Amino acid sequence: MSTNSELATIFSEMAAILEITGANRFRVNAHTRVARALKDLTTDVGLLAAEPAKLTTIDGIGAGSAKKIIEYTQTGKIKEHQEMLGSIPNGLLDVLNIQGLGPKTVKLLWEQANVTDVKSLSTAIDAGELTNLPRMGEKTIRNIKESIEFAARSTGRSRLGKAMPMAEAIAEHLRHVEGVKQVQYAGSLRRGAETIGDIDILASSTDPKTLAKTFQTMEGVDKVLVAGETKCSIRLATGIQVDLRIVEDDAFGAALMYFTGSKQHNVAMRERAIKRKLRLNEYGIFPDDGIDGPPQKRGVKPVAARTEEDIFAALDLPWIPPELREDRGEFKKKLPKLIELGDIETDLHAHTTESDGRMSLDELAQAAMERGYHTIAVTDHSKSSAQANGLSEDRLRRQITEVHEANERISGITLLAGSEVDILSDGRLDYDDDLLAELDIVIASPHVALRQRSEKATKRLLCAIQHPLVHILGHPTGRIINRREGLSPDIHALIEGAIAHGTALELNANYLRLDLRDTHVRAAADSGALISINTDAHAPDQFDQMRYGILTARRGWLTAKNCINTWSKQKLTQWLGSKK
Ligand code: DGT
Ligand code: CA
Ligand code: CA
Ligand code: ZN
Repeated sequence: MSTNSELATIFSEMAAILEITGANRFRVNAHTRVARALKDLTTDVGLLAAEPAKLTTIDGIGAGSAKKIIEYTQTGKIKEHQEMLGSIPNGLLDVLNIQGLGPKTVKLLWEQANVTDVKSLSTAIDAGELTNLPRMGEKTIRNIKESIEFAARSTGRSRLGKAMPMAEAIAEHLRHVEGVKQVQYAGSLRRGAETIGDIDILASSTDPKTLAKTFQTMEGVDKVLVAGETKCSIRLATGIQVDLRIVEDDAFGAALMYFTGSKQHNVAMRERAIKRKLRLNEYGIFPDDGIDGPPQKRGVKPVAARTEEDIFAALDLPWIPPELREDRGEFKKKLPKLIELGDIETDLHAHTTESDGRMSLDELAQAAMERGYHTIAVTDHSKSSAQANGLSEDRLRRQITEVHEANERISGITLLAGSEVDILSDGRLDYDDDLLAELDIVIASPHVALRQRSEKATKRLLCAIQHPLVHILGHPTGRIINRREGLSPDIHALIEGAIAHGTALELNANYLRLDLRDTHVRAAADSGALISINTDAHAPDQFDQMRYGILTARRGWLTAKNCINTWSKQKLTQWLGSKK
């Protein structure tokens, strides 16, 4: 579906821009019709574009639109669309994306109230400038205001892989400031959540003033929001907010625990403290003296405050890994030993220049070797993924030979000849069994028809899971975080199927995907299904995204033994062979 939906969005945008700029009705409608046709289309338009005559047989797509579709599949954009985008203010499409605002209203707002983006719309509302416009009742204006607030809440979250490197760079920068003792990021980032509302950093120092000043004047700071003695808040030019809290060094553990959260976890911890006649806050855990108000202010000495371990111990708990702190059953005397990055011995999903990757076979082998892996799988796209230059049968046969030759030539790592074969919308695979049987490893993934109804998606994915030659179900839902919801199959049915057929479910570690997500991994781990954590690397540095897969796996309570990427070469080879 990816190409279909991308193109559908482009055609809807063109229709909207045409309407906003006052083009005639027919042109607007023609573009709307194409968008709808593309949305309803169950085959990938990239495939049809190879035969232009087929495109125009689709209801709603004329010769002109067909040309634009082909232009997109060949160049990744449509010139006319780009020109249209240039004909309206940059922020106007964001206004259009606000729930309840159609092109007609946006046109009106632009022409008669000088609204050019969401910000100027908010300002106009607050200044009461919209009340004089036609069709703008009090209720309509209130609805628009609410929608703006909702949009701000839901799009304001950054993906894990964007926030993490920033937080690490800031923490590292602060560590070198004179007087600094400890620096650590906390919040949802430390818990490894898939999206991050803001970055929380905690520090202790003998010279808090200098630390605060350094933080506010760092490179990349766009705006200082709060400039207090113990709390500073800034917004980076990238739009991410960062909170810094400067705390006492001997209560660092208590603060770290508090600001790591989650809120629900903190609430449960405080209740646990109360049951033991203790009081827990961000300064420590204190004996309950029955007097109201913060105990530290009355000079009450904490039972524990310096480290998280000390505080957990005071509540008869082992140190709980941050990824588990969601109040999802983590308050136990004994927790499973969670998987770690160091347990990973192989990456089983990667692409070369043969399809849409940016590394040669040798570069891929080199990158995997640098990470100390014993095995690396070459899994380029199959023929249906035309937009990703998927391999025809002949090309795949040649590649299998090449990979096996490279395996002879390169020492120190085993290369597996594999494929990321498309699961077609009806559950069939993109290659015949004869060809699949020639491969060392088969990943089957959905790339098209990602808006299927749940039952249909479940059946489709089960077909792949049950296929005797499929080893791994790749990125099972096809979601893209913050962008595309993807399929919503019955995860429990998939897990059952995977166990019955000895198929592994992928946890795609690319931070745009993290698919399976944490809760799905938890269900799989609880049932004992096999999980394969892979980066789906298209370039050498992307192998490093394994860390995001590990964080997500840990949030799903995964142990090393259930993850096939931790297995020895012998055990992995045996398992791969047993599928044939
Ligand atoms: P985020 O930023 O939305 O991704 O999520 P968090 O978990 O980082 O939340 P944030 O930044 O608002 O606060 C950081 C941590 O501080 C949070 O996980 C728990 C703690 N915290 C903040 N406010 C409260 C509160 O009102 N009650 C409790 N119990 N803890 C709080
Ligand atoms: Ca946060
Ligand atoms: Ca915060
Ligand atoms: Zn892939």
